[in-house]
Amino acid sequence: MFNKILIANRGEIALRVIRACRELGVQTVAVYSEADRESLHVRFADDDVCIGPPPARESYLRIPRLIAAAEITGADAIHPGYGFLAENAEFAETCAASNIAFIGPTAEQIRVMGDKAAARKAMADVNVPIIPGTPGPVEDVDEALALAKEIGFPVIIKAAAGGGGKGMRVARDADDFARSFQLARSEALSAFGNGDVYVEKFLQRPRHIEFQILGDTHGHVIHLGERDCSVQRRHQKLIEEAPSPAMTPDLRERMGADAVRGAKAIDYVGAGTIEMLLDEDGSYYFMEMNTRIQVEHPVTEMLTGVDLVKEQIRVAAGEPLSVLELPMLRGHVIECRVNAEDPARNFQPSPGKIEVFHPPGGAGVRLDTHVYDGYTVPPYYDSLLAKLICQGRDRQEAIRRMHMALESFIIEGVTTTIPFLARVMEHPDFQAGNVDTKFLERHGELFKEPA
Ligand code: MV4
Repeated sequence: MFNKILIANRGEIALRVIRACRELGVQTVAVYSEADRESLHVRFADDDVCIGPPPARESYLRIPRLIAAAEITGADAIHPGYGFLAENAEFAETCAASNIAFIGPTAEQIRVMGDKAAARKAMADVNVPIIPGTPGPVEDVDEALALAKEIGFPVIIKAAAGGGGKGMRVARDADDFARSFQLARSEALSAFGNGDVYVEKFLQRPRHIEFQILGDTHGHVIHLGERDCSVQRRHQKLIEEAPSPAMTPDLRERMGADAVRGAKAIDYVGAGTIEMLLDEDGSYYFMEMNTRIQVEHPVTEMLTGVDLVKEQIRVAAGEPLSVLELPMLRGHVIECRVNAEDPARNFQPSPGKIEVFHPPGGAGVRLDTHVYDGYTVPPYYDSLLAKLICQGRDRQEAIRRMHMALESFIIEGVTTTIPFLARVMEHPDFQAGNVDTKFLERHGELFKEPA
């Protein structure tokens, strides 16, 4: 096991990783920008290093400073959390070259899955269903149009270097295609420095279902069930839950086996997520793989009892997974992301000082947060304040507990998404499990306080 782990992140996930380290008896190093001097992760870590000014590109994204901080403090491993450098193959490589363990997959695994066209191909090679589309990137617009006609409209043009919704264009018909294709290519080139795009059939109302994967260096790869993340806005997940209301034991068996086979195909090591789209007709397809711990990992932790961050650390230290099959699922779990944003103003960020902070509690309630009374939310980073995770014996009990927890969660000083989330819990379509990726588009009324 490691002696000392540096956490190359901030906010709630930095605290989450520190807790896992404590339980494993491993020392911790916090890094922080000048805007995060008063953050809890700095206070809770055994050691801390300031790595630069507030903007992330001058602090949390500066690889040489993170390596130097690890060397100065004697850290033998780095946990990247999510975001920032978590899926940066160069960072994983630099860690390895500096004799510091990167707590995550290999640089090669990050690279393959970071190239969405390559990932598609790797999955297709082991018969994981992929969305009907071009076998690889296409350059020529006439060739692409011919392929789009074969696939059938509408189609979606995606950047190979994209992911998470960046660099995508939908083309409704052949007339629309040339323009969308050129736009997607030039957007991809300017956003990612890589203009490669591929074409897929566009699914109209899919559900977003992702499988939690764990792999170790002893050849074990397992899945820990799915999460349904269909409640999103502009590719930002707002609510996640497990099991998916659309899941059946048979479907879980088939999707889970495909997810595991896909991860095994690249000898995946660590925690990862296979994202799939589930179509209205029950067919499902691989979409992309995230090679990191995800924001919504506590949903799976509460449902299965497995500590995913501890597993990540164990596996990076060369130990085998402590769990080798899917445990009994414990009822139903829902997570709400509480952001310092104003839903009535297009989710505009609302940084500032938290004047009152009263967290919810009770049976089946977990709160992952770095916020405290008097904390100032800086304007430089994402606006996540807290993740509220509620478990119940069934979905209805989980929803009721979430609703109660949201109603008793008091944050004053900044505008938060709490009242909006409470309204979603009350919505008949949400209560019926009738959600797909267009749910919020259809229910814009949820963004405003009823008169
Ligand atoms: C799609 C799709 C429909 N058809 N691909 C969005 C995130 C990025 N990873 C891929 N995304 C989508 N890909 C095909 N062929 C619809 C989406 C999509 C979406 C997916 C999951 C959750 C929310 C979404 C919102 C809009 C579009």
